[in-house]
Amino acid sequence: MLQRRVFLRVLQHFYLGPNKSFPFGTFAAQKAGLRNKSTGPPASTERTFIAVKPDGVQRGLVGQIIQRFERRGFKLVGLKMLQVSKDLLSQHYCELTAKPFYPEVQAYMTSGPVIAMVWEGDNIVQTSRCMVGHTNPAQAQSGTIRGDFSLHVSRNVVHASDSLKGAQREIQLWFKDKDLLDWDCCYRTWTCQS
Ligand code: IDP
Ligand code: MG
Repeated sequence: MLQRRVFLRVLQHFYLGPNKSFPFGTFAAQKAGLRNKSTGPPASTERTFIAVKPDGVQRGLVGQIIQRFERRGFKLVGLKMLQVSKDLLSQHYCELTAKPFYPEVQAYMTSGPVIAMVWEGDNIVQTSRCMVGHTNPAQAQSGTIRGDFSLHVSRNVVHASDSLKGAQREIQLWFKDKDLLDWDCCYRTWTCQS
């Protein structure tokens, strides 16, 4: 199956050029930006919820944060900008609402727009937590997002789900199914063995 797809892509590239596709089957679906429903994502593929927090938006870090996930090989399947309500935040951080610092977190997270995203890829929940770094930027390694862009736990620029179950819950909370796009990303064959 993979060999057939690669063969067809090579044919497409040489006969039609890089931006055109054969008007049938898989390629027609790809042209529409849609994944072939009969194949779907591989079983190892996960989705996670990532958000650029209000300090990241205010400081103009949105592009750099998105770039890190793109560069790693992950696929963006949903994105929106919103002002978070207290109600949404308390559902999102349901495990934190009883903590003494929650009022600070609430003031911070509702202080300006947030970029909410869903990213997809192999092992993305664990890998994105590594990319984001320790909750407290003072303990975050250089090279992680928090380690490179932040100093204090109260302004740590980015959120990433901490487990597969948490990711599923957060994605459902922030996005409707119809707002998540199932599309075929042409570089997958160059980042994964599928
Ligand atoms: P995480 O974001 O690394 O998953 P959590 O423990 O889930 O860390 O905490 C959620 C968010 O709450 C943190 O990212 C941070 O913004 C905030 N937070 C956590 N601990 C403190 C604190 O002690 N003071 C102020 N804010 C905190
Ligand atoms: Mg957390």
